[in-house]
Amino acid sequence: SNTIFRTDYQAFPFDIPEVKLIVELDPVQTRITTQLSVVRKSASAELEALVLNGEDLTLERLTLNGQPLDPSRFSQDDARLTIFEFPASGTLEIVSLCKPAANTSLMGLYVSGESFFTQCEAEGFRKICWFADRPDVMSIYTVTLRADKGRYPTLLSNGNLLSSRELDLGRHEAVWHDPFPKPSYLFALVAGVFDCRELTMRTMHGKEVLLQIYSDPGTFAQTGWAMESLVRSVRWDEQRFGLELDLDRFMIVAARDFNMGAMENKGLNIFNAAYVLADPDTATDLNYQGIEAVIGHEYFHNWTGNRVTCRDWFQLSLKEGLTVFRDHEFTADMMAAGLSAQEAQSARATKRIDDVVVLRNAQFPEDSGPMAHPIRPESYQSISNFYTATVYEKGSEVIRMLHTLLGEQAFRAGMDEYFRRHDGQAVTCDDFVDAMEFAYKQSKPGVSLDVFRRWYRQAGTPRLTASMTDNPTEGTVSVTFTQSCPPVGVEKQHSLQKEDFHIPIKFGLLDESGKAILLADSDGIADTKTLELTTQSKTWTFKTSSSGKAIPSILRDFSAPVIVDYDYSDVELSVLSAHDNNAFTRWEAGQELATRHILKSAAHWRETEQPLAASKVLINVWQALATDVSLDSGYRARAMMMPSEKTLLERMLVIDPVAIATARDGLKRDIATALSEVFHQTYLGQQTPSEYSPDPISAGRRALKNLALNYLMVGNTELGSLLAQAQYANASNMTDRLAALTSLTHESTNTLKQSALDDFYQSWHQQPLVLDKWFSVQATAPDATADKILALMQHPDFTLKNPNRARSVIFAFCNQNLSGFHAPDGAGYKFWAQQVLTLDKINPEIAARLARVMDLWSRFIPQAKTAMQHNLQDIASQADLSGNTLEIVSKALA
Ligand code: DPP
Ligand code: ZN
Repeated sequence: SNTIFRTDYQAFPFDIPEVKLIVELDPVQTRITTQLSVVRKSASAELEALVLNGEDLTLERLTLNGQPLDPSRFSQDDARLTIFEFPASGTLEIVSLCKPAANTSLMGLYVSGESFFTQCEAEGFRKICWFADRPDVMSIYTVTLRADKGRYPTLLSNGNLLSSRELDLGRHEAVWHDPFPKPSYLFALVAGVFDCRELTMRTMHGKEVLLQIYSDPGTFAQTGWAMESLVRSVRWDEQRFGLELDLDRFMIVAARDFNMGAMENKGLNIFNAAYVLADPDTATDLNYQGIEAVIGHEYFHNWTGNRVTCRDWFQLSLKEGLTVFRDHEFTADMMAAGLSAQEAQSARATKRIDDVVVLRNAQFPEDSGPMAHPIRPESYQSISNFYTATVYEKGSEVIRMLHTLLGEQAFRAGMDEYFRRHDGQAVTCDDFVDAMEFAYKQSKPGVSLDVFRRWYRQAGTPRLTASMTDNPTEGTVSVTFTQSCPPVGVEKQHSLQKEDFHIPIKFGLLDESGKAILLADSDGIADTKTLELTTQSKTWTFKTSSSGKAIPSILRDFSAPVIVDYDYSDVELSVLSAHDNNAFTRWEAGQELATRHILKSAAHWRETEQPLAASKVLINVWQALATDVSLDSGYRARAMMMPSEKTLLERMLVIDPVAIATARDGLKRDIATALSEVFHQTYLGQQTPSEYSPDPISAGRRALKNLALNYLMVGNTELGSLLAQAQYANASNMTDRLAALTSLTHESTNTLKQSALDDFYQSWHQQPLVLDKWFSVQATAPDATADKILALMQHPDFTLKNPNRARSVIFAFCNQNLSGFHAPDGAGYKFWAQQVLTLDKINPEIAARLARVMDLWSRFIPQAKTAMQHNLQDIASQADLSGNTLEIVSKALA
């Protein structure tokens, strides 16, 4: 197969210190002259061939030191250009053609709307021109762009603008120079007509820098929040990490057609428009939060990713895990800014909860399925399939554990050491851990990260079992933690002997009334202890301030990406939910109580076709959360949510999606009915001023209000519908409008539903990002079927070519509509297979993402499992499948 292994890494035999590109932009056929200065590395063999990558290119001319190369001196196939016996040094000039308008993969140079954009990470540069397209080859780029001035007045590339001038025939030229050596995956160019918002600011050392945000004509008013977010990002990296913007100019451009969220190209970030454009009328609180987070993320890459980059793609988490950790901390700091200490703790917990929900929804299932891989994978076929929740989200959790072990100060010292050692280099995850370990040892002699490093090479979610013993006569409590993590994914085939992980466990105890019990050991007295489990099992004994049965609070702040097994009683969970002084584990307790009920109810439904009624204990917990006004609204909204469908599926040994959907709906209905008056009061109590502000307090109030509205629609449909209709009609912002529309269309009768949807379409269809929401609401409706989705895709505004639109319908249906997608007739699975195959011809990266929907097929109930398997086999049997999709389906079927 085409598998590439981490341990096969070899350095590139040449340096390419300088790259000069001349790009003659034309949508049909763009001509690029690539001039490379090439120097053989002293250690390389004298007769070494120079091998360059290239895809879908036409070679026009090839010269070495000004002389055309004789055809006997080189060879070319559909992926490589090989120049035999390359001299010790030389200037290679290649003239080649590519076809931007025909490029629907959105990798390399492509056209979106009327404009040109590029996407090079991971291996898109080779679709632009021949080059050593790997992250450890770093060059200084000078880029000359030429294009028709009327159609493409704005011409951008990385770095600084050196010059611009008019050419004849209505064309013009701009020359850009990036003074920082960079790998090809950070190259970018943009050409087109744009609105531009700009401002200048001074960095921490007084340097004046120009910040610019480019977006479609007519969208200037929607880029204000993005600019504010960018300024806050610049300031935060200075204050928290001492890292300054190193360029004179930092640009962001919004693209309508984009595979990912955004891309950190040096000095010229290109963003999915969904993470740039916002105003109160078109964007929700979640959109505002997402924009701030992604702008932060890409900006922070300028140091963690660009100044220090990856040696090879197996090291992807070096930059992604670390940068996700940084953007999570940025958001948490922004949410806590200006609040009292107690409010700040709750705001940070809210962010932590959101991040853990993402991890459990996306990464835990990945880590138990056929694509399971360590945060630093050992092998891949297509690197674009490894931009995963494991590399990103679990990678970030691994960094967070380092932060927990080292503490803020030593962690910062480790970051400083990392930059001191590696600025300007392409390095490995080991290099990062070495720098951290150096700082750790300086702060605490005798410590080591030897065991900790296993997080980088072993996959799977460790399971932590806890057991407690009280010794009332001695006034002590003992807790024993035991870990296990059987092989997953490819680990199984290699019968890998797995070793124990280094797991930091933040731990506390409550007495039966919910009061914190102080724990004393040789380190002192505290109500939270960070226990470090580095072996299979270990027991800790504490002197405690109380006798009686203690309730453990395990994994406070979610201190490690593991699953906790402890045999709580429902009453113990309700005590934790009401009293735990750690906001994360307090949230966890209520969610766990609901999860246990749903799992039991699902099993009961399978036997009797009846879900189980919710217990009094559970209803009381929800009531207590709804009425505890000492808790901030955003936190309460998260505490009173139903556990997500994905986390519930993951908890079933044999997955029965319809049983889970039914049991979950049943619990929601029980709570909604029992507490409808409470929800009505909650709804009325959470009004916000009509002047919209995306701040976390206001957003939290809207989240709680809209959650209450949704419960009310279920528990008292008549009243709920009236309130939802009124809210829809009077909403002063998209958050409230969309929440009302969603509740109306998902929980009410057909007539209400259709008129709200029609009105929404009429009002907003000219805004593509709002139209995506309109499509999504329908794709996630409980009564959606594969047939209805196919009909929706006949809408004139639907297109498969725009990834956001494809996601808003197809991905929304397959990923977020449990009962619709898993309809027992198998129509959802057949629909899925058709869409994967159609998309595979248009955009293999997006197709491969969709293919992952079936990851867990072998764990489903027999009837679903067989249907899923047949559809996977259908795809796998297609002759001309892309390498991306082939890797996913063949691993799923292996
Ligand atoms: N979209 C990716 C990210 O910023 C590319 N590196 O994480
Ligand atoms: Zn990133």
